[in-house]
Amino acid sequence: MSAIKPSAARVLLRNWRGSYTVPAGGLYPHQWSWDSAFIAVGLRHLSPRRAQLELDTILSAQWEDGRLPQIVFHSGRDDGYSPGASFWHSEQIPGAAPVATAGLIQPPTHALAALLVHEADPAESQRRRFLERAYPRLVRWHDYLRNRRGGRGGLARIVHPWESGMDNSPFWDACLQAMTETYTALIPRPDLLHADADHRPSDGEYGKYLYFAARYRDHGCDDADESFPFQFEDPAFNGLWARSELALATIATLVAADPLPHRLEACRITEALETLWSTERGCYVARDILSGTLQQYRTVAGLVPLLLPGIRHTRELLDLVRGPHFRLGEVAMVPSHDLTAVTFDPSRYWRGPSWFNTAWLIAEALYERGFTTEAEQLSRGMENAALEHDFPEYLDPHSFAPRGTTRFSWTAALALDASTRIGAPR
Ligand code: 2M8
Repeated sequence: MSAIKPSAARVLLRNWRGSYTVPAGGLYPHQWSWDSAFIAVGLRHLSPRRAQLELDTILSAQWEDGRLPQIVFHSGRDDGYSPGASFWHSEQIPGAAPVATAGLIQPPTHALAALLVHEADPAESQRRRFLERAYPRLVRWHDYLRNRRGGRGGLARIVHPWESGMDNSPFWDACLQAMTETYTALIPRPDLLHADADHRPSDGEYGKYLYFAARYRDHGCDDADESFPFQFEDPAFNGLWARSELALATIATLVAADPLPHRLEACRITEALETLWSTERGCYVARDILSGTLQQYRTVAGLVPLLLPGIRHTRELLDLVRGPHFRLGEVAMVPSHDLTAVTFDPSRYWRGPSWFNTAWLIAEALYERGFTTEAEQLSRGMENAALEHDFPEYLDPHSFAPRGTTRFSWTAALALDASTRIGAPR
């Protein structure tokens, strides 16, 4: 860990804003929900206390209905990001957090991160009653997913591509292409001041993103709009929810609460995930709830259920990640999309490039399943790429060239965490 620690610490310090970390100063100048969870996983190696504060801060932006918002605008201003606080006007939405936030959500990685942060220094965590504070909030967050986003099939639905964290994944193509509506006002793209247009979603996609976001906002973000045009069950979102329920079971034991409901919930979600299995593609895929169709693409989201001990298709997923579609060990980390697909693009955001957060999740799954050599190789790949390219947001899987922005917080945090796993006793 020694090689990466000082430079990862520099990135995380540069992006620290006193009680939370921004993903990257220019491109993402606010606090993002699942970023904070990943960042806390790395911060725990630098300061367990700061890692706790990172999570405390995102958890204190919880809405009355239990949701953890996608973005917290602590300054109350847009600060060059769109759509920002002035788009959402969350202060006008009943039950929103006292601080300005977006109305959407992101994948539920927080319980998983809270447990890892606690484990970094259990005595300090106990002294500050970190888990006692976090547990009831995490329970309400998961209750929101079940009660407000849960469908008959038992999975939670997302209502915006941004909620998947994988904004322009090919899973959403058919839905977006079939839509005639788009945002009619000017579509601001301040992101293009900080990253190459070829690495980001297109203007066409942004028009649809803003249309969905405005419609959700104008309906009071109340989740009661049954004909909402974007409703998907995503394998990574739901896989992370189940995995976080398992973490919540352990946290419950540590705070003298009952772990059983969380274990049962994890089993229930894991079982429901099997409805997203695609025999055709040999992985889990997303379902468009309105059309009832499975989106037949191999993406890294479909590999994330490997984190769950109870899935029925472990062998197939391992074969897939090692085979020609993802080429584990031969290309940079784990590509976000099938290397052989016509929709694969090595540079454009979530349509091909390799990301550090998904590499970290797949490495975790490989460690847990006893594939230590491959997991360590992946961890080493993360560390080397992070160091070599000044902590890039993502990489071209073939050329290993950096893409997006640099000095990216979860890259620093997770590459640092990955470096601690190499050669660690198990
Ligand atoms: C990206 O998404 C935001 C919208 O949430 C954007 O493009 O403006 C995604 O990579 C997402 O997963 C990430 O949380 C966010 C901040 O790093 O950036």
